[in-house]
Amino acid sequence: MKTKKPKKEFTENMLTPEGSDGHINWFPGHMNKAIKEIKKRLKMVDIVLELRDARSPLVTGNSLVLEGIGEKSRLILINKSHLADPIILSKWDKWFTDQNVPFLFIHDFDQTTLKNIISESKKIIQKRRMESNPGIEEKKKIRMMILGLPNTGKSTLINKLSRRKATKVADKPGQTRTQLWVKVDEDIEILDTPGVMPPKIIKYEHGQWLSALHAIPDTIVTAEIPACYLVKVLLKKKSQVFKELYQFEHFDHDVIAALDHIAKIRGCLLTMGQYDYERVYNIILGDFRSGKLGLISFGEPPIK
Ligand SMILES: Nc1nc2c(ncn2[C@@H]2O[C@H](COP(=O)(O)OP(=O)(O)OP(=O)(O)O)[C@@H](O)[C@H]2O)c(=O)[nH]1
Ligand SMILES: [Mg+2]
Repeated sequence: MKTKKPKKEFTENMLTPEGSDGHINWFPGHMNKAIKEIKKRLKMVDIVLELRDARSPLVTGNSLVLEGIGEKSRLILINKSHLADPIILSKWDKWFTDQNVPFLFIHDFDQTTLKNIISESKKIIQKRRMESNPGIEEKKKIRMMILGLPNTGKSTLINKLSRRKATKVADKPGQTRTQLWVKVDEDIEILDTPGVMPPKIIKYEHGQWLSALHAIPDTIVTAEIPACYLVKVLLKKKSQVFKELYQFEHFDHDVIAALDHIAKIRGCLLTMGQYDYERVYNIILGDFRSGKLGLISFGEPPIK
């Protein structure tokens, strides 16, 4: 079995892939093509629904894709809000309200959420039409485009809206590779698009957030990077959920000692008394991504 033992004391350096400038970049060819097609099709749609991850709603936006949007109506859907730290989420609520952009915090897309998304979208479209042409009747037929980073839940939302498996969903980034029009009802059509990353992630820590959130595949960064980052953050935060889930007695561990402890508790052992770190990383990432490690956010709204 393949495993990689962390060889040295955990440092920021250890999280810098050898030979790189320290930045995580993942921009496969299909994303380049997707951006060009998105820009072409923007003219055809009445509104853009932009999906973000509530655990880091600014870093999971993509300014490049939005560049072409200009005056296009837009509704920001901040998804997976049930997994975010509620105190930080309320700060984001205030921040987005102050930005004066339409947004909704959503998760899991129940019927009420779906109705809200449609009625909010119609309101935004009508407001824009009234501004440019007062007295105009409400537009019945609507075309929407869904945009966002990989794995934010775009295809899941489309399937829920259309009440069928119209487009493929997966628990991994980069599932959707081509655009697809889906009919929601007689009056609404929605375009699914492939998740697109910013071509350069400027801050290394943002790359760690995006890989922990699974917007970047573990195969690109290795599971070690987001897993060790999470352990570092949760030890520093003195997270009670982390302590209880992995039966720590205290927080006074470095990252490697904490990984060894989790390996012991979860029986991640190889022969000759070695720990199977690869399994430990996957356990930590699985627990974080499913919410078992508690409600966690990365970053806070910028201070004006
Ligand atoms: N827990 C939770 N999982 C969600 C939610 N929304 C989406 N997901 C999950 O997120 C994963 C990615 O969903 P997709 O709909 O394939 O994401 P996508 O944005 O289309 O991804 P790409 O096609 O790669 O760009 C799936 O495992 C979904 O079940 C949510 O609100 N809560
Ligand atoms: Mg998709």
